[in-house]
This record gives sequence, C-alpha cells and structure tokens, in this order.
Amino acid sequence: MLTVRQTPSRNVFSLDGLWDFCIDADNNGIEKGWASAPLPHSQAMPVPASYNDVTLDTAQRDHVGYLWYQRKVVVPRFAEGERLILRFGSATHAATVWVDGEEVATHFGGYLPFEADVTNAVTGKSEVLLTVAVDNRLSWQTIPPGYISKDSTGREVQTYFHDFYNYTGIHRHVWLYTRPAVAVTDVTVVTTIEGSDGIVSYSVVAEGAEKVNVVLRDAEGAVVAEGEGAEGELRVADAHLWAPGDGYLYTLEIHADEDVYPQTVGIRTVEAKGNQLLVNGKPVYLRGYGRHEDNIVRGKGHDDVMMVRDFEMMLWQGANSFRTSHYPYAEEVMDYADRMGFMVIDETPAVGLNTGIAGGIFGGESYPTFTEQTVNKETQANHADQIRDLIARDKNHPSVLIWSIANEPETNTDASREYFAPLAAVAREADPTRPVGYVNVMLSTPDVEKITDLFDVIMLNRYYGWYVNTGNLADAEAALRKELDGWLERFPGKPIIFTEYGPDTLSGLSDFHRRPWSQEFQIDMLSMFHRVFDDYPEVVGEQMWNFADFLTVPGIMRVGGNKKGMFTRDREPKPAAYAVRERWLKMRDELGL
Ligand code: BDP
Repeated sequence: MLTVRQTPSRNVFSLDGLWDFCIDADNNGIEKGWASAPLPHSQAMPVPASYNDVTLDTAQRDHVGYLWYQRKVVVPRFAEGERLILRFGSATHAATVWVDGEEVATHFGGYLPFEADVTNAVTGKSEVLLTVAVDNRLSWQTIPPGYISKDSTGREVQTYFHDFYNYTGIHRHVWLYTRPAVAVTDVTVVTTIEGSDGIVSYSVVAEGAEKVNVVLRDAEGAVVAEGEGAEGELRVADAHLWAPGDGYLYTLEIHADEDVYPQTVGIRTVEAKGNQLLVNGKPVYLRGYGRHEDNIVRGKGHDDVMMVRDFEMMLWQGANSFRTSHYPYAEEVMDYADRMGFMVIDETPAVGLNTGIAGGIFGGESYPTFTEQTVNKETQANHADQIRDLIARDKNHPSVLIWSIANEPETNTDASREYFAPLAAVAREADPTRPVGYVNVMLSTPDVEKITDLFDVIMLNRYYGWYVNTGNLADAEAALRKELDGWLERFPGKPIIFTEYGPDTLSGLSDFHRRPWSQEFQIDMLSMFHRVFDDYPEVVGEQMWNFADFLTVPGIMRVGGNKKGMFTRDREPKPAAYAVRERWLKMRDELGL
C-alpha cells in the first residue's frame, strides 16, 4: 500500500487534531445509531494518540470494547472525476468508519494503514460527520491474541500474552487526499548491483492508465534514468548505493496519465549467506535495540518530536539498527530509518502466540497455545494477512533488511510447525528478496526447536543472568556459550542475531555489590553478553532489550512497567548507555558502518 504524498496531482489534508470522543460503556453504540448523530457525553481527544493515558478516569482507561471518535469534516474542493480518499495510518485494533452514517470502511489489525474511497459519500455536501468506532478487544483469533473474562463485579477484563500495555485508539495520522480517477495504487521496486551500476526494477499498478512512464532522480533532483511502461528496469551508472549510515535515496517519479507519485528508492542488496548478513555484498553487524512505540501520556501515538529525538539518541550511542518489536511502526519511522541509513528488522504484530511463557513469566492462566479453541486456523489466516499487509506496506524501504514474522511464539511442538510452515511460505511469496525469520524464545533451545530450518536467520531473545541464573553471571555465561554451541551444531550456516538480552534496571539504583536491578548489574550483564558475542563470528547482530523503559500491565515482575531500557521512559541515559556507547562507537569506527 502506498504511503500518502502530496504531489502535483494529489492534495493532502490533515484530519489530525482534537476529535470528539467517548467510551462505549455498554458496547452498543452501533445499535444506538451513534454513527449518524453527535456522540453522547463526548470529550476532546487528540488524534493521533493512545486515548488511555489522556484520561484520568480509571474505568475509561481500562475500558474493554469500543472507543468512539467523531469530528466534522469540511469537504475539500476536488475536480470532477477525481477521487477523495480517507486514510488512517492505524487504528488499534479494529475500526469501522462512517461518513454521515454510511459505513465506508472496516479494518482489522491495529498497526497497519487502511483507506476508503469516500468520493460518493461526500459528493454534493460541504460538510460531513466522520465517525470511527475503534474496537480495542483482543481474542484468540486476533493478532496479537488475548481473551476477555469477567471479574467479580461483572466488569470485562482483557488478558493478553505480551509484555507491553495494550494502548489503543487512533495512533497515527488521519488524512484525506485527492487523486485522479486513474491513479498509481501500488509500486514494487527491487534493486540489484552490477559492478558500479545500480539496477532498479519497477512494477507499477495503475488500473486503466493509458500511459505509464517513470523518471528516476538522484537526491539533488537530477534525472539519472527514464523508463516507459508499467514495468521495467532502469540502469544507474555509478550508483550511489544506500548503505548503513548512508541513507542515500533516489526518487522514482511515476507518471500514470494525469497522476504523479514519487517513490523513494535506496539501491542496495541484502542477503543471508552462510553465517553472514550481507548488505551490498559486504558483511554487516547490527548494533541496536528492540524498541517500542511508547511514550509518556501519548502512549503509542506517533509523534515526530519523539521520533527524531529517539534517532538522535540511537546515533549518539553508535547504534545502526533496531527491530520494530512487536508490531509494524508508523510509516514516518520507516521513512526516517531509510533516510538515516538504519538497518531494520521489521516485525508483524504476532506476539504472545505462546501461552507457555504467559503462564510462566506473567503468572496468567495456562492454556495450550495451538488448539481449536485457542490459536487456530482463523488466527493463522489473520496472521497470514498481517504478514502480507506488512510486506505490502514496507516492501520498498531499503532500511528493511529482514522480516520477522513473530516474536517468541511456541516453536517446540509439532503443532507449532504445522502453524508456521505455511506462514513462512506466505512471507517468501510476498517478498522473495529479503531474508525471513522469527524471533526465538528461551524455551525453544536448539535441541527442542522445530521450525528454524524454515528460515534464513536465527534471532534469539536470551535472558541468562536475569530470568535464569539470576545474578550469577559466571553460570549465565557458561549457559549462553553452551546454547550457542548447540545452535551452531544443529543449524550451521545461518547468521545469528541476538534480538533481546538485558536485565531490568531501576534508574538511580546503585550497588557496590552490583546486584540485579542495579545500574551496575545492567553494565555487567550486557558486557557479559558482548564478551560472548565477540567470540562467535556467527553472531552478526546485538540488539539489546530495550531502547527505553516502557509501560506494561501491572504485575509482580514489573515496577511501573518494564525497566530494561538503556534509557528511562523519559529518555534519560542509564549508566549502561555510556558503557555500551563506548563499545558501539569503537565498532562503528572499526567497521565503518
Ligand atoms: C521477552 C519479550 C519482550 C519482553 C521481554 C522481557 O519478547 O516483549 O518485554 O522478554 O521479559 O519475553 O523483558
């Protein structure tokens, strides 16, 4: 799906700002006709933002079900024959949209965009009432999964199996944009390198277009290649390659009859070969973090200020990569990663498909993961949609090096293989050009793991020294080395990336004895892992957990959230940030990326 761009043929109008908002306490607003009249008892709610921490009413904050958003929209002027499209960057987790009471869209999945052609719904009107019902419920069939039960007061309670707070609402920008009736609706760009030339293969979808042609411009706007037709191959002599730390971007200007759409292009290749991850044929080493879209008050609401500041901090530290744990991030983040030359592991929202951990770590009730009543065929079909839609959105981002189709699922049972084998195939079919992987949990050690052979890379989350061997780094180190040897023995010839490691650390807690939770222990545990990585050339990436502290559900394992950040939730460095900075800057100087 194309992102929204202002072009000579497209006008873009922002619908961000204060909307009317109310909680649907009885979850019957649809039956009561809320979509066609002013909302009852509404309050102001900023868009984009998670609604949860904006309100101080606990019952509202914890509401399970529908959240209603509404605003009046002045219909912009658009030429006859043009289409007017309404587009949401995301609404978490499902949404139904009405214009003057007429349903124009429904969408499932909380972290990907959707749009609706509203031309007919607004024609002949100067102002319309736009209403959105966002459903924040998670079930065994949603991605991510969850379930709802009732407490002793009869209140519905949402349970889920992932370790971050279920922030919901309209999290990303809302746009109205115009485009010609015949328009570019998709483009796929694949790049290769021949000697010093870059080859840009493109394929445009523009239904009904009589003439399609493309112009490739360099970063200064100079034309470097041109092509005729909806498909073709362009050669760029002496191409400036996109590379880690050098986010050089060309622009493929697509003309389809009257429509013009600019698609940014980074010329680069990516490949998992033997134990290495190669970008432009050269081995790379990932330094960085698993992150979250998580900020004080705004929750998961996208914010350019926080985005740019977070990248500044990552650069300050010498990081060159991150994983979009545990869901697709805002399109603005992906654009910025391209521009900043970051390497990204792009993850679907498939987190928590593992009731083993949920029962164990989070103290929840234990259910088998894959059964007809729990994660089943319908869940799998939704998961497949999430993979396809993520790839459809992000396929043209040079920063995306690897698709992660799930985080820490159950993968040590036959049922898990049955579930995942078709999904690995879905990812490969949707994108044959990038390595595909999934992020492995500590319960699925190489001796019991059943799906690694389906993937190109091994991505490991390991907590030796924290959840096991707590505080005993000598034993933790021995266990980590032993496990790594096991991976190399059973699955040789695949690069290994550590996608999580690190202890909870309470900012300000100092300890002569360097015990767990102290800032000193974070330094010690991270450096133990780093010492081990340095001994294994097969390890091609270290992404510690987490970039910053983040909010979770309350629990005996969490003190006001997860505290494994290198930085606090308000983005102040913990002492480990300086220690790791020293290592990463040295690596950056030595490796030149
Ligand atoms: C892993 C998860 C991550 C958690 C982390 C932790 O992938 O979401 O936050 O461990 O326990 O299980 O801190």
